[in-house]
Amino acid sequence: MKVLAIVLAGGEGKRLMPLTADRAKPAVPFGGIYRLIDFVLSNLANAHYLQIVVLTQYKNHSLDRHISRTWRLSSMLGNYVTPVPAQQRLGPHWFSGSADALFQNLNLIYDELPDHVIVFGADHIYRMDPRQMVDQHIDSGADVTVAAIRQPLDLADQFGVIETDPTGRRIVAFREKPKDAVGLADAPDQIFASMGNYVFKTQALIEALREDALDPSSRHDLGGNIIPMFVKSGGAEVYDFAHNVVPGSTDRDRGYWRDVGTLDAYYEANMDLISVHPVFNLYNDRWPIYTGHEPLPPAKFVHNEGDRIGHALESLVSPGVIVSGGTALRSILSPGVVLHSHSHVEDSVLMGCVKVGRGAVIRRAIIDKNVVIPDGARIGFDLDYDRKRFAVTRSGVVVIGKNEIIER
Ligand code: ADQ
Repeated sequence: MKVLAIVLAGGEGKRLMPLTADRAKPAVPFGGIYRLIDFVLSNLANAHYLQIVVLTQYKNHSLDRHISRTWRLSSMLGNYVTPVPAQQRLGPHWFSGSADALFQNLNLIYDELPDHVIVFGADHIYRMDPRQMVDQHIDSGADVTVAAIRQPLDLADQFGVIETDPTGRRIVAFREKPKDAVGLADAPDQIFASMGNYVFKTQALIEALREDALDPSSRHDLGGNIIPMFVKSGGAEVYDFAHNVVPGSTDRDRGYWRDVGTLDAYYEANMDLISVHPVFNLYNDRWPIYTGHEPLPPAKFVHNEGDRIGHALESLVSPGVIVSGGTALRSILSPGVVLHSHSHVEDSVLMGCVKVGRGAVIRRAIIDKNVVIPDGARIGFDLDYDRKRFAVTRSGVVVIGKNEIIER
């Protein structure tokens, strides 16, 4: 059975601004050494789906660089992860929606002639063995199988909401981001949400994309247009993510899935990594999350001026970090971060090469790459002041964009 995987990585990620000011959402760094796209690619690679096309679009430079440096599979065995940027082949406009992105790249499907096509999003933090979903898809004979997970009812307008027949398998309604969703019969405060991961019969996908391309009223969106077409024809089934068992997973991290579409969700998902018993376990070597970064020396903790010991507690500390007389608490320090003497960082995510000056204090912040925090600066203490100079999320996390210049 031949399977081609297509990863949709063209999302703009407006709600993650300023982190997406000059990078595509799937290229946003996560958990110190990863990028968001590493999670879906690791799930596919661990399942031995090794013919992978990544459709990129918006500000794709760092994403392309990350994929071509990190995700080089052995082409000798016909394996590949290929980034394919948006083209302007079929008219003057770029992709208008995820279905249009697929339509414009149908040639990639014709080249491979797979029996089934996996189409997965690139914006989520999770472990999943996609073979179990593909097996169900093949057994049921469905035209499309949509992965789904229970989510709180009040988030319904961020997801494709699925209703099934009494067997719980056949999809009878699929509404993209409805404002008036109702809860499930057995859990009125929950909905069944599409994870944006699909498996299609190749021929059924091709026909649906062609039909959709001819419809001038369509937004050419997989969730908004294509999946409802399959629901209408009776060929759409649901795959319940709760049944997915990943080798090496624990009771605690089984079923973990985070849509990191907003800055608060992104912050919380990072914080999920740092507790003593993290909800998402990075240490599962039977289902590793692959990534790549510069060859850097090990992290280093040093005294400074003999009066303060540099240390980090309940934190993730990446290679190349130097904690020189500063302290980090419940934080993520990405490669190349430097904390100078008497600085203190807590409940924060510091991305690559952030420098924290002498005596600076930082609380509940996300600080993007290369930002230099001046000596004595205070961030996250006076939110009214911080709001004047930076983005501050609804829950009060201060977010400082790449290359921003900070005054004390
Ligand atoms: P959204 O994430 O809001 O909802 P969308 O913006 O289309 O939908 O993004 C889906 C995926 O496609 C993302 O990985 C994005 O990066 C990518 N993408 C979007 N447009 C693209 C394009 N033109 N080219 C390439 N890639 C593109 C979707 C589903 C919902 C589901 C949620 C789950 O539509 O039904 O509930 O995902 O998070």
